Formats: sequence, structure tokens, C-alpha cells
Amino acid sequence: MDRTLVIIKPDAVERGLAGEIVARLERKGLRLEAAQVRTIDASTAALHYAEHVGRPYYEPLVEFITRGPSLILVVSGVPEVWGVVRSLMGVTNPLEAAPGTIRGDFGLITRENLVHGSDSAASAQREIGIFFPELA
Ligand code: FUP
Repeated sequence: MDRTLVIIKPDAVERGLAGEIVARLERKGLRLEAAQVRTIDASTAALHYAEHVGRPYYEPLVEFITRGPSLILVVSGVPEVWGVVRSLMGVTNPLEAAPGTIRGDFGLITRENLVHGSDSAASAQREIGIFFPELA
């Protein structure tokens, strides 16, 4: 899969970091294939985060991701591009994410960790289908 889904989450949009995050993806050499500012609704969030249903953080996670506009992207540029995006993002907990990564440079809170990137080629295909069915 040569494309992956990126969500620049409501916290990043609220903080004016969307451009910085897009710039990091572009400077790495990745290309934008689709981009849309959208407030994710509850049913779309439930589809996207289906694997997290039942976890203690699930309800607040859905509340967070639906609270305001996100910038949703499809990016390409290299085979297994999902892995490139994941390395630019850093690990889930921003306190543990390496400096130089998006989460390591800009975050403090696990729930509000600025950015989502698909975690496999199969996830990329599934998630692009949720947000950009016309590209699937
Ligand atoms: P990641 O793949 O790094 O985005 O992280 P996960 O798929 O494990 O989790 C998805 C989102 O759930 C995270 F971005 C933040 C949230 N989360 C929590 O709020 N608390 C947790 O303990 C784990 C995840």
C-alpha cells in the first residue's frame, strides 16, 4: 500500500500546528493526495477507533476526536509510506516520544497527541476507505 491516512487532530488544529505538521510530511518528501478539514462525527469516530471499543480511554477519545475540526490527509511517496509517517509521529505517549518527532516536539498528553497515522498497510486501506471512499 503506497498511501496512508493521516489525521491532524483537533488539538493540533486548535493550536495552529496543522501547517507545521503538513510541512514536516512534505519536507520528508511525502506528497499530499487528499486533504480535508472536517469535524469527525461520532459514527465515523466509532468506525475509525473500532479496535479500541471497551478500553477505559475509549469514550474520552471519541469525545476528543469529535470536538472540533481535524485536517484529514492521504499521503504517498514511497512503498510502506505508513511506516515513514509513524516514525515522523513518534510513539503514542508524547512524554515518551523522541525529540524531533511530532509528538515528541509538541505534545504532553496521550489523548491529545496531535496526529494519527495508520499502523499498517491494511489499516491504511481500511482508514482511507472510511474518510475518502472515493479513493478506496
Ligand atoms: P497510535 O497508534 O500511536 O495513535 O496509538 P493507539 O492506536 O494505541 O491509540 C489510539 C489513540 O488512543 C491514541 F492516539 C491516543 C488514545 N489513547 C489514549 O487516550 N490512552 C491510551 O492509554 C492509549 C491510547
